[in-house]
Amino acid sequence: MDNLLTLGGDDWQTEFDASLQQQAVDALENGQVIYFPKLCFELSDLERHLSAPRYVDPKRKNIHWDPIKNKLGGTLCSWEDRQYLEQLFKRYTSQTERLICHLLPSYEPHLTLGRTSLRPVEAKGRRSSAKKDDTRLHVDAFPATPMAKKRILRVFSNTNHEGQPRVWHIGEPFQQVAEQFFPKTRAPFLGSQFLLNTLNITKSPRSVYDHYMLQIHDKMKLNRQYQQTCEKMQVKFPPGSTWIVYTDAVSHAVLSGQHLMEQTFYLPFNKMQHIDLAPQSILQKLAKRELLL
Ligand SMILES: O=C(O)CCC(=O)C(=O)O
Ligand SMILES: [Fe+2]
Repeated sequence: MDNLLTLGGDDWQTEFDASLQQQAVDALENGQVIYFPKLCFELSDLERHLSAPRYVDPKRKNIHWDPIKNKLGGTLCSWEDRQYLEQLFKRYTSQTERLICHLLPSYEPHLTLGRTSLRPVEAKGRRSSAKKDDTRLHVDAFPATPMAKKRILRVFSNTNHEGQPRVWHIGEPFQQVAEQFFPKTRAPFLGSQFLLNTLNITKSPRSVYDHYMLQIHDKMKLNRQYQQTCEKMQVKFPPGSTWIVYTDAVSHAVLSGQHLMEQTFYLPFNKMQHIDLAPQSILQKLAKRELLL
């Protein structure tokens, strides 16, 4: 199966007919990336200026925005200039929300907003620890942010203005990833969920599902041989394009690219149309037990 479903649509108001909406849900839930080659997110000259790499806090790799708490982080911009960045983030959040609602109306009542990010730093050669290195293939799982029953659905837009594509690798389907890495994982020790939460290491209790997802994420990134030999496809997302993907199930890596916007949405996995394709369902089947209690 092709990894991409390419759709037309060159503005953020585009409406989609019912058969395209169905095709889009099927594609996403089956691990495809929905790709809009001409759906451009425009930045003004001032916004470009304020999102230059020199304004990114060197301790962070991205500038981020929490649309629920109205909170901006990761920038060294002056307090005065922050309002322009906030406007930029709000615009991206509302445009991506509209896109998702038009394309995936069955998700609309159940979606919640996650963070928004702006990524002005060149991804190639960016220094980070192996586990944080997104140039290695992985499925998304975050140590401090347990997902439990939620899926991670992300919208990305390449905002590079010098013609540079965002280059990704897309790896094998989640079923194959899980079959290889789940047997190498260990069960959590008794009381670890309680301990992590009490010590504020996690924002909410880490489910057993999250425990396994995190290990799969780490083991994928740390396995050099796997990174080199596994089946993958290179995709170049040009400037002015947008794509949507379930990053908790689609194995992905960013090889290069500078200037990107990203919006995260969460969907309870039982609101999917094909629940059996959720990583939660696939791991529970492999583990032969309930992982979400
Ligand atoms: O920055 C990118 O292009 C993708 C990085 C990544 O792995 C992610 O956002 O989940
Ligand atoms: Fe990722």
